[in-house]
Amino acid sequence: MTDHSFRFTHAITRRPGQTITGGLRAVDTGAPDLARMLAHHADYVAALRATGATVVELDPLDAFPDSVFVEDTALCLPEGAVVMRPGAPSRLGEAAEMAPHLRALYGEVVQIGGPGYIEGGDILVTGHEILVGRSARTNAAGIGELTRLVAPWGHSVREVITPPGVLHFKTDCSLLDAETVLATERLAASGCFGGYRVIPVAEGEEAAANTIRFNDVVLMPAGFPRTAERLAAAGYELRQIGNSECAKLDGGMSCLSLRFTPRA
Ligand code: CIR
Repeated sequence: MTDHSFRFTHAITRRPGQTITGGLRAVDTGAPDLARMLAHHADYVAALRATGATVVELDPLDAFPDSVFVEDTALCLPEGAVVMRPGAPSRLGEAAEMAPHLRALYGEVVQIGGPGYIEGGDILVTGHEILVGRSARTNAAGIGELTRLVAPWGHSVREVITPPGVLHFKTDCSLLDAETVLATERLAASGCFGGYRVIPVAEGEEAAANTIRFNDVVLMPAGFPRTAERLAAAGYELRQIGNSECAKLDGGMSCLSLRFTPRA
């Protein structure tokens, strides 16, 4: 028995390229260092592969500075993949770049056609539903179109709200297992996780909320010892990965991969 929300046979990643310094960011805290980001990225890919998964590593896409953050281009479900329509104009073309790679692996690939927009970072797939946070990148029309596209596959979508000033819904939360989430206090306080077990990140460690459960491990950003302690105490096996450079572009563990088990 596998659980589609955290057990996967495949992942897709894309190496960052020279233009990464032009990536979007809410606050400029300095240019990301490409060499250091590449080293962190290699550690991340190795951690995914160590679980036994096949990782398809795509080449840098210099026309799109943020294209290392592949999560925003698609939603991958067991039945098929949905190509997103990113709300950031500079990222719109990234989705079309991802589509052929998904078609090579999946029997069914559908697409958000618009006019709404939606990014993968706002989507949390849990054991029994898909939560989508409305944000500056994801609007009601995009969520509505996603809802219609995944209904024939038996998935239900629940619209929730990404806290104001937060980039994506999953900037502030992650799935740890089918019914457990890691979340910031500010997001948990919105009440969107009724029925789930919530493990709060430690105070002052809000940037630790974006992790991924991938097979038997939880990949989390390095540098958040009190949250790491909580997760270890709850029984999760942790891999801590450097994230200093992606963090300068508001990116984290989930943004760096698409995780899925394709159906032919
Ligand atoms: C952006 O602003 O779109 C990128 N600099 C960061 C995207 C992070 N992606 C994610 O959280 N899924």
